Amino acid sequence: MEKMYNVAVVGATGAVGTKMIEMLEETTLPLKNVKLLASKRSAGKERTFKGKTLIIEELVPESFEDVDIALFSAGGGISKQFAPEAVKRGAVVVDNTSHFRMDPEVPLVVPEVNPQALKRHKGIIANPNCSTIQMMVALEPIRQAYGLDRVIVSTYQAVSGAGINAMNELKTQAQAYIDGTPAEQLQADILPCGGDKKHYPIAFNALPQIDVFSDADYTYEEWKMVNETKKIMEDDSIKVVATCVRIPVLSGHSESVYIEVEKDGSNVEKIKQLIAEAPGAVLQDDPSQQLYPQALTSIDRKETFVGRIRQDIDIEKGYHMWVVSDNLLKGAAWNSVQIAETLHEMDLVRV
Ligand code: NAP
Ligand code: 3JN
Repeated sequence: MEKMYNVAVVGATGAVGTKMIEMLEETTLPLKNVKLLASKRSAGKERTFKGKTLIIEELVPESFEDVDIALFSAGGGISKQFAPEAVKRGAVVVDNTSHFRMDPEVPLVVPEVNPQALKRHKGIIANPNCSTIQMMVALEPIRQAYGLDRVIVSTYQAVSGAGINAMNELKTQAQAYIDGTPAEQLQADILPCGGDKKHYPIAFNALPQIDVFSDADYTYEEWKMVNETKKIMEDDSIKVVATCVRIPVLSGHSESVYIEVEKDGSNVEKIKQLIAEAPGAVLQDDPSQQLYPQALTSIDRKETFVGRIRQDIDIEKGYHMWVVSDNLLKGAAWNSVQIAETLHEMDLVRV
């Protein structure tokens, strides 16, 4: 008989959790039961799932009795405290937070890139940062063919990456500015980063800070892209550097990615062909038709869109490209559910 799974969503009321529920509504994973977990504040609220009403429950350790797969997206502190509780009770955890990502015992997985890493899971699998995931989908086929010497990426990140409150902050500020409130009087409480001292308006602005500042004046978001790329590609020698910027877009992260490949023999046409054939990637690249990836058209799509592929003007093995994906889907909810589907296909869920 086919295995059927009890799946829990931790953080079910959040920007990511809401999308996880949508992804579970259309998953190929055989589902027995879905349990929605959030804080005490949300307990008792209702949510429909495939036409049925589900009641949100308060997250407690006992929530994981009988759960086979637990998808976490309620922040690193919650994952730290509750992921081991879920594993103790026999669940496999797919964690969307950064808490376990760099733990050598925990696979960090983009299913199109390194599904084999799932084989060594010990109960917890980490979902990479959204900005890293879409870059991996675009770069892995090129790395496979020509090797990767260096990556220089600048991101243009949507506010939904910072949660529901940040999305509301953008909408409120945009309306207030249009209604005549001067920029210096716009109310800013969340962005660039909830955990930092100062807040700036995001409406009609661009903020070169995502997460708090860390070593060498790079932000944590920038370090996540550096460290996670090396872990996923299992190569510490790749040179990676990132500049992460928040822009007033609701959903869909865009990235300007510059790479230098290692081997001889590449050209723009071959790079385009690799992207066109890559799992999870869609080539959108025809300057004559003004065809290129855009944040707006990436929304609600699971793929990563790649275009504007050009050879560098001075560096023979250097290429530029524009990489766009729905940060809440491939960057978070879909990648997590896809990991769960892959675990099932590889018979790695212990039921
Ligand atoms: P959000 O919109 O602010 O939602 C937060 C969720 O966490 C809500 O469901 C909230 O429930 C729940 N929560 C908060 N405190 C809780 C508690 N004590 N017990 C149980 N649940 C609690 O945030 P989001 O954008 O969905 O992001 C959530 C987390 O996902 C982030 O902190 C981050 O770690 C991760 N994330 C990862 C990526 C990625 O790049 N892969 C992208 C975005 C986010 P209530 O509604 O009841 O408060
Ligand atoms: O800001 C974005 O676009 C992505 C944000 C991701 C995020 C937000 C809060 C906490 C993370 C993450 O996944 O890296 C975390 C975290 O550190 O868990």
